Amino acid sequence: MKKFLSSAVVAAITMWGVSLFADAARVDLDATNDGVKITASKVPEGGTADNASWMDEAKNSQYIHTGIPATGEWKQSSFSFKADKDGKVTIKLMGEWKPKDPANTEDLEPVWILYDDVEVKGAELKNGGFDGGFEGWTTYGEPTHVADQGHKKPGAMKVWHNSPALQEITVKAGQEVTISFWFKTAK
Ligand SMILES: [Ca+2]
Repeated sequence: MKKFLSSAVVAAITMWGVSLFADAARVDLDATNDGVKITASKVPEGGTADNASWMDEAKNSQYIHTGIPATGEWKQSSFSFKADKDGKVTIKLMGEWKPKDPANTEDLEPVWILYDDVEVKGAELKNGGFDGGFEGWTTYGEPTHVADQGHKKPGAMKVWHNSPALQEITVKAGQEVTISFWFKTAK
């Protein structure tokens, strides 16, 4: 993978709390389309959930990024948020980057993550189990539906930062929404 991040961005990633050198899953929430302010009300265990410090002041509060350490074993994580008004929020299943060599933090490679059994309490989500495909989700980049792997039932989504799976949910003002998911690193 070519260099595609400035050292300033790398420094920012390092400051997010989850080590740049560890494999990390990342589920982001983007509410900038409807200008909905979203606030994390529960942070993933052992991970982080923060508003987007790299965006301008208005959009900063309409975007949440998370980081959760991942291993080669399936495990479950969850986090919660509240919106200040009714509107749409896009869930983005992603991974992170990490340096190929800890001594050279500018040469980064993708951390691919498998997701399965995504569930949402407080809003409606379609096909969180990726059974038979990824209907209900949109993608860009080169994510893959993996038909022969999964948490309980076969069918999971292999993604990273530049190749995510996205789904828009409709949220209500003041309603706590909890997103839970199973994940592991994908080789
Ligand atoms: Ca599945």
